[in-house]
Amino acid sequence: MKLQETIEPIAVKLGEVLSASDVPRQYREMGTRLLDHLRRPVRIVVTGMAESGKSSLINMILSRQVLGGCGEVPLVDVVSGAEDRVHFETEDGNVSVQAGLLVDAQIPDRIVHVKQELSDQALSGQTYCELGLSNDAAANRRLLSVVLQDADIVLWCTSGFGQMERDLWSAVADEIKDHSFLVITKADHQVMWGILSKTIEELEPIVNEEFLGLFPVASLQAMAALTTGPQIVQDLWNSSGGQSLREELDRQIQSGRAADMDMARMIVNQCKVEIPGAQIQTPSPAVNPEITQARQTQAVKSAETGQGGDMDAGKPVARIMADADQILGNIGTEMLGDLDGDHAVDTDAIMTRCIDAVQALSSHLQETDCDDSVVLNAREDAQKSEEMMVLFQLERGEEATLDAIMLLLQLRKEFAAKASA
Ligand SMILES: Nc1nc2c(ncn2[C@@H]2O[C@H](COP(=O)(O)OP(=O)(O)OP(=O)(O)O)[C@@H](O)[C@H]2O)c(=O)[nH]1
Ligand SMILES: [Mg+2]
Repeated sequence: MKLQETIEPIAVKLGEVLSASDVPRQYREMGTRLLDHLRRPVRIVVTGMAESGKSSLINMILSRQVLGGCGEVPLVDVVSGAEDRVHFETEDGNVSVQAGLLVDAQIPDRIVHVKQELSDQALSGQTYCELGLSNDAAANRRLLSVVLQDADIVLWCTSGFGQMERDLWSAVADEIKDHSFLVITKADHQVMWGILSKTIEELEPIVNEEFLGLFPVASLQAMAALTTGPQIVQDLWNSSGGQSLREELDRQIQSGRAADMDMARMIVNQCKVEIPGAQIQTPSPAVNPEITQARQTQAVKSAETGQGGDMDAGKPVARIMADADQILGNIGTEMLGDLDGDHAVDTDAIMTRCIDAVQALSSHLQETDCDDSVVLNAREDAQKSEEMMVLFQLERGEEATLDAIMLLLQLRKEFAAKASA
């Protein structure tokens, strides 16, 4: 099944959830942004100085000779369409259309933007944008700030990443840098001159700081490996560097989409709507024995007092807060212990436990119909914490997990104080 087809049922459900009137504000805002993101293609911007090999790299990624011959045009978009055709836009906003591919087209004068539509199914769910930089640093800055705004992944093509390129890149937002790669294009030239290892070594500190990774690629060789025969010439595809870059690009696209879908499921789940056929991450009692135990204790207590489904109705504030405190239990302390030491840590699993704990806390406080200010404040705190957890989950990694645990510990401290007050 294509990635876009997997996304659609979740996007539809998220849309339904968001159209309901009682969606909490924080989920509505986040959900709307997310829905927009899920519904638009992943945007990959390929940039670099003139003649740095941008068009050849895009052609290689598409496995097709599509772009070429319009070096003066700063912006070329490649998007999915009903048929292969090229739109040429002039300075005064006029657009003319030619059937076929840019590489074969007659390029009119004074073009500022080109849009290549491709009927190729392989492109569905992705768009590519070639952004050509010039020697005018101020113009480059302006172009980059506009074009990179909605970029999901950036490939910066270069032979040595000179000072002007470094300065331009240093001004780019960190969220974009986290999904960007430096590509040493025309790597075959550097191999021939015996300087590729030196270039890589020199760029390593910058790449470590400012990019997700570095890929030397000989695009023309890679293209030859893909297109000369009925089958890929595997050795050449591999040694050209094309295969590594393509695989990493696919991984990034998949993992970005997976993170968006997890987030969409979580919002749908929070808003208590089920997605048919899609697996929703519900707070799992099995994952979190503390929560199960707290819920069982509550069930026993409510059975004893003869109270049914609306377990906390009419409960005194101290009881509600004590139960809330029990839900949080000593989970944060336990998880900090998990992060200590040399052993490998499954930060995603810990993050899930944190989220489960805060969700259980929030549901517990929602279920009470108590309008005492202590409970109302606690409810608000729990909701805010849920929001924070969502952001931490998006960030992922050890630091975000540590933040999530610290938030739980802080909550626990506050609830314990309120319970004993
Ligand atoms: N040897 C070699 N030449 C390459 C490679 N990639 C591109 N070239 C050549 O470098 C020149 C520029 O390549 P393009 O892909 O057009 O570069 P570009 O950055 O799109 O250029 P502009 O759009 O004009 O700024 C062309 O002559 C390509 O054939 C490569 O991997 N190896
Ligand atoms: Mg080009």
